[in-house]
Amino acid sequence: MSLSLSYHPYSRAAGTLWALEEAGVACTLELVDIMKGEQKQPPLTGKNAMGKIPTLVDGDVVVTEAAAIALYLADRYAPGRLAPALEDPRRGTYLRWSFFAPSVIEPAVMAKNSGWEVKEMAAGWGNFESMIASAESAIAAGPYLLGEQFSMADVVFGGTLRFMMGFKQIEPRPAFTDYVARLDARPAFQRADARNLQMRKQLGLQ
Ligand SMILES: N[C@@H](CCC(=O)N[C@@H](CS)C(=O)NCC(=O)O)C(=O)O
Repeated sequence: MSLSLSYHPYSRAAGTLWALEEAGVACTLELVDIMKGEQKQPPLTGKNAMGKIPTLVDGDVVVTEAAAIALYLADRYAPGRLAPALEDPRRGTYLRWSFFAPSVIEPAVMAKNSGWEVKEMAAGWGNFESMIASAESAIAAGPYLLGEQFSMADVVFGGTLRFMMGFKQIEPRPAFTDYVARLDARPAFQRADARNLQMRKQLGLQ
């Protein structure tokens, strides 16, 4: 079965590369030059009408949404290792924080930056301060979201925290920086990081 990932090193697909490295799955990278607008044209729009990356193709299956791709890879290629089994009670925590990243952290940051006036009761992301407090509570016990076991939820949630701190969208509280430092030390992260860096250099973006 061959996998391909529509990718650009300055995109969420860079994080998907980390997910692939953790899962230990070989995948062809198909460069989509988002600076030139290639994401809004075929062949990508034939796979993802949103015209966005990352987009993963695994045989006949197309998966979009960075978090969904990561969870898919864990279930399909590293069950029990990167994803708790269906009957494992830790699966609730695993899913909880995996969904929290794109559905609460990302929009809460966007809402704050853009000055959106929304009814907090109706906004799924609540407010920025409660998002930060919840995120901190998730890793308070540590070292990972599931305690001693690293999982794909750390790639999704930790990757979002890393990105947001990198762009100074979230303050670098010690709990966040210590957690992200643990993730950065992982060999799979370092392999992905080196590949992303190499791709940036190749594209003259570094
Ligand atoms: N909800 C999507 C968002 C994907 C997304 O916005 N990707 C950006 C790059 S990080 C993109 O493709 N932007 C190009 C565009 O929208 O034209 C996900 O979580 O994967």
